[in-house]
Amino acid sequence: MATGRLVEVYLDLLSQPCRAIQILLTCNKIPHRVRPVALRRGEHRTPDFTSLNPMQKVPVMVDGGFVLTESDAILKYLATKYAIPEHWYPRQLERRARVDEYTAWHHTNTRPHAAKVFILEVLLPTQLGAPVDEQRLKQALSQLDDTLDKLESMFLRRQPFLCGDDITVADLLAICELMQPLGGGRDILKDRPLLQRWKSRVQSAVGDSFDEAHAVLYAVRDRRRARL
Ligand SMILES: N[C@@H](CCC(=O)N[C@@H](CS)C(=O)NCC(=O)O)C(=O)O
Repeated sequence: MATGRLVEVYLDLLSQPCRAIQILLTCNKIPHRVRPVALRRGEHRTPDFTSLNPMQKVPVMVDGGFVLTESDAILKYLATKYAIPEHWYPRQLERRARVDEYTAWHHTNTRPHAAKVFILEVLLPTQLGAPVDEQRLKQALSQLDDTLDKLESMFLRRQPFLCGDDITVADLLAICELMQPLGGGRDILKDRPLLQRWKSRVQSAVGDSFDEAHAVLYAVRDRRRARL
């Protein structure tokens, strides 16, 4: 049960898994405190942050003395601890197993494939001042296409959300990854009506928290656009 103390989350909203956590917290009005960690300034490599998470990665959650890393675990902890609608992480065994099925798949599919496009188009050129490696980008886009095909055919074929009739933490993890290439001006759902309809359903389910969490990403896109 929730106690009087506030749960703290260490986040950088340019990070996809951090946004998923931010959306769950804000759209469910879970009282919390955000501790911003600016990855671009290396704040995840400071001794203080390293003692919290030796992996030097965000997100991190601290609930009293309990420190938890890994977005998947944090989302499920929050959904289980707080009195939020049960659909976020269902208690019924098979429905819960469907969420776990997606989130296990997510970390070797949706996440690396969407993130790679952003890394190649935005991060590396910014950090190295080098042009985009078109060959690697082409390969990454093809891998991402394969993942998008699977999201459509395996997860969304007969149901409105990835794991059933209602939104779960799986949808948050997925949409936040699929939004990331937008930072480079690339809308990867443009020619994917099924995924676009799913995205609209996710947006309506979480309301303003969607755009609030993505404001930093939109700003990256807009700054790049202005430079072109
Ligand atoms: N599997 C972890 C991944 C966390 C992760 O890769 N975080 C990135 C930001 S999206 C990070 O902190 N990167 C900093 C670094 O690796 O130096 C999760 O889902 O929480």
